[in-house]
Amino acid sequence: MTERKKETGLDMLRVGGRRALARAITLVESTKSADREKAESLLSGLLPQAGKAIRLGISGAPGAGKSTFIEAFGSYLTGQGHKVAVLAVDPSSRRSGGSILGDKTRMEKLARDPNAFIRPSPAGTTLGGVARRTREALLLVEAAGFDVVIVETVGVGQSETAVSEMVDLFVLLLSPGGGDDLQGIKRGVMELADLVLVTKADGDLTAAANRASADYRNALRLMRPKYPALPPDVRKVSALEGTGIAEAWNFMRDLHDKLKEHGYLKRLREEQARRWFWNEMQAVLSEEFLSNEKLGKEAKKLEASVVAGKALPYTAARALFRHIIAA
Ligand SMILES: Nc1nc2c(ncn2[C@@H]2O[C@H](COP(=O)(O)OP(=O)(O)O)[C@@H](O)[C@H]2O)c(=O)[nH]1
Ligand SMILES: [Mg+2]
Repeated sequence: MTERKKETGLDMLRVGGRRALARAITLVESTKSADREKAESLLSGLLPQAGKAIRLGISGAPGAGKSTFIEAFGSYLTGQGHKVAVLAVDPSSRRSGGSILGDKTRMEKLARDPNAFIRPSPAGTTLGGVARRTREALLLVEAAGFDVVIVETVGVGQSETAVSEMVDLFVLLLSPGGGDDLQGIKRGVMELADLVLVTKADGDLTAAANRASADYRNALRLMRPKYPALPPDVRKVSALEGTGIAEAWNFMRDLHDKLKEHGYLKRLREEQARRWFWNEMQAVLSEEFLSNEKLGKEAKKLEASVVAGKALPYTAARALFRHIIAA
């Protein structure tokens, strides 16, 4: 019985195409508890089918050229026979109504490509909420047979860290003279990168792209690499002219192969799963407790005394915990 149910979930995704996949992601994003139960059973059944894609994080400041690059890169990949899914982690999109959707004009070709799937960030959620659901959406697109998954994030705030914790390779896009000169980029974000792509390396921007590329290369040399034997690289691309796209992909694929060979990839994904579990544990605990009316009220009271400067946050948290175990 359960075996059949699992098969149905997989069949639905495999046969149902992008429509069925979109519906499954909507189910996963739903906050209704009945939907959550269905989502959980669907995801659990699909888990053995997931994990087979190359998971790429693509980040960069607004205007860096992410959408234009993903359009060119994604189309190149589907041309090579890959199936490409693009998911967004952008907590700010709850205001703009979905950054990727607003961007669909820049990803028109990819959006129409039957071998591509584009999904904006779930609306109305915090970064934590977006990251939770995006991780699950990632499993769904993998089970549906997409072999390259791109998780896009806007290069502001903490979303880079969240994304780096769910992908195999983190790619940072920087535009030449786009204001994100060396001083402007947070060192921590540079350190996450397995590959830096200097975008818009064409026309009038060619010289600036060359300079930026040399600067970033030097900057990376001064940082501690994630994998000493496999240091990050800097490459130039022009999505407009289609140059550097194949080279960027070759670098990513080769690095992915090497990470696999050296056992780094296995360890990385294990570590990510471990963190994901503990993040869920914290989220589930607070959701469960705060959905209890009495505890919710107590939490509000304690929160108010913290806000008023009357209680230390730690002390208030401990006090709430005592209520929880007494409940
Ligand atoms: N010259 C040139 N301009 C580009 C290229 N890629 C993007 N742009 C321009 O840079 C701007 C921002 O691009 P967009 O893809 O929307 O950036 P995003 O905000 O990071 O998604 C747009 O005006 C694009 O036309 C490129 O390869 N060459
Ligand atoms: Mg964009």
